Amino acid sequence: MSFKPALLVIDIQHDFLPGGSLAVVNGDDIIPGVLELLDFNKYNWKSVVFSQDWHPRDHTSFASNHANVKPFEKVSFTSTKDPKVTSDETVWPDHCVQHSHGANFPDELIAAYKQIPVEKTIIQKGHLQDRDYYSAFNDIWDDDHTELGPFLKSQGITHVFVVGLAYDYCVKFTSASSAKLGFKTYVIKPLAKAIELDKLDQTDAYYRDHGVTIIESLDDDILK
Ligand code: VGL
Ligand code: ZN
Repeated sequence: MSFKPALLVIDIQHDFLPGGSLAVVNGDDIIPGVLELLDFNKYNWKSVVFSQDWHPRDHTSFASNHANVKPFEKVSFTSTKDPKVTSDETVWPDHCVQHSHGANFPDELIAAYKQIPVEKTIIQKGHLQDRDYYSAFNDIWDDDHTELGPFLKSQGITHVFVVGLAYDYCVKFTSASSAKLGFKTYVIKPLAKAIELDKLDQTDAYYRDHGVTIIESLDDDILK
């Protein structure tokens, strides 16, 4: 079987790191390990993707854009395309506003990205004002699709490895979409940190139920 692996680096942006507006606890701990994965003397990715949460200032996922709602509470959303589709979604502190410092990647990741010697792309998501996106492939209603799926298909990717922030949101939903699209999908758990630390068992079960393999490291039998 052919083996054309892609690495997806999800939302390692200042706002999700210590000091950021939606900081994931110990989020910065994963950066050295991610930089190691980007070392092409060690790993031979066919392609690499960075995703970037990229919201307009008036984005509906910000608690500040709803009356009397605090961050981390739930708000009921109705799909613009199909009013029968509703869901309760968490709203957040303002984060990853387009062109803000918080939306940017740390310098060492930008430097590593520039050195990547294979096909690479940055996928922005969260840009449509009226809906959230957790997956880097699509919005929560699977209505708007980013260029990520076509990019991976055009590269002939067979296997997808996912790392980044947050393990229980964007990494999780990106991994599930990847598996659904037919890529053999792995999440490298030590290189992903969660927002909700009390729900890790449920989060792991979600990965398994959606066809994603949780791994602790990239060992040789996977990389064959
Ligand atoms: C994320 C919450 C809101 C993530 C993005 O990248 O996991 N979480 N926006
Ligand atoms: Zn967001």
